[in-house]
Amino acid sequence: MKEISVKLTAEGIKFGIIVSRFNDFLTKQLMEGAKDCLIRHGADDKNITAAWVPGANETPMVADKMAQSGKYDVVIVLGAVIQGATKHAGLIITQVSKSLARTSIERNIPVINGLVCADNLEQAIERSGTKSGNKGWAAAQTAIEMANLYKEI
Ligand code: INI
Repeated sequence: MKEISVKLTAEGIKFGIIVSRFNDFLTKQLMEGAKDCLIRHGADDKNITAAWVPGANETPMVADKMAQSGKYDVVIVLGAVIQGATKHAGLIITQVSKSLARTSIERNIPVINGLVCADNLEQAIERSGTKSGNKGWAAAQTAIEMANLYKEI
């Protein structure tokens, strides 16, 4: 039996990051966490490209554009979607998640969904670098593993 289990090294990997400006007091923390993770795993700063977009709704278009460019080994999407009085946030989460998964499969490149999806502000803060960790850091770690796995397969 052959098992594939890759190393968590970011050396030589090209990362495209899309980060939403909506709720940027949170998404800046996600971005910092992601960058910290990539650099600490050996990524070269020159191999990290980050594009800011207005909100989570706009992330799939830019993710698709980055994925089709051939310039990146993996794409990471960061954002914070917080439920409000309307169903708007729920629709964003469903639609965006489906679109990102479709891009990933159709373009044959890992697209990592690093959206914080929270019921309220407190939950979102907890996941953006406080008591429940940093979703940006976790998404970056997943990206490193997936990029290496795609190379290996
Ligand atoms: N965008 C977010 O990134 N997070 C949210 O919580 C959010 N809510 O709840 O409205 C949000 N809305 C903006 C949306 O992503 C688009 O930028 C906007 O609709 C323009 O298309």
